[in-house]
Amino acid sequence: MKRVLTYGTFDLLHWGHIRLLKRAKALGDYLIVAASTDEFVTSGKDDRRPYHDHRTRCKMLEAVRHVDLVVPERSWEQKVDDIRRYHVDTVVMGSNWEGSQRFEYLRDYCEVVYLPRTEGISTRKIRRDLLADAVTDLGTPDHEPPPVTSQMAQLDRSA
Ligand code: C2G
Repeated sequence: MKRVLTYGTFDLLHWGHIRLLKRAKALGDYLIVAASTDEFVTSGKDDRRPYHDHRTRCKMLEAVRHVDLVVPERSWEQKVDDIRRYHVDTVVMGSNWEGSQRFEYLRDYCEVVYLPRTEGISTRKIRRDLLADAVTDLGTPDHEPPPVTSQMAQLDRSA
C-alpha cells in the first residue's frame, strides 16, 4: 500500500485542484489530503479568509473519489509528524511549490513529487472573475435603480 500526502487550502474547489488530486492518487494506493484550517490560512498563509470554511472544504474533499482521508493542516511545521503518523511514502504538491524549502527538507523522510499546475484556473482567478461579473452586472438594465416613488420624493423634499 503506497500512501500519498498532499497539502492545500482547496477553497472554491476547481478543476485544477481535482486534476492535482487525481494525479496524486495515481502515484499510490491511498491519498491523504491535509486541508488548511481557517485559522492557519488567516494567520499568514494567505491574505484572505477562505470563502468556504474548513469544515465545508473538508466535506467537499471527502466527496472527491480520489481522496481517501482528509486531515487538518494547522501549521507549516506539522509535515514530518504527518509523514510519520500516516506512514507516508510520497508527498505531492503542485509545481508552484517546486524547490520550496517548505517541502524540499521532506526528502529526508519520504519521496517528494511536484506535478505541473493546471493553467488558466485558480481560486484567486474565480474570485476576480466573479467580482468583474458583479461590477458589469451593476451597469446592466435589470439593475436599474428602482423608480423614485412620490413618497420617496416627498421624503427627499422634507430631508
Ligand atoms: N493547484 C494546481 N493547479 C491550479 C491550482 C492549484 O495544480 N490551477 C494545486 C496547487 O499547486 C496545490 C493544490 O492544488 O498543490 C492546492 O492549491 P491551494 O489550495 O492553492 O493550496 P496552497 O495555497 O498551495 O497550499 O502547506 C502547503 C500549503 O497548504 C499549500
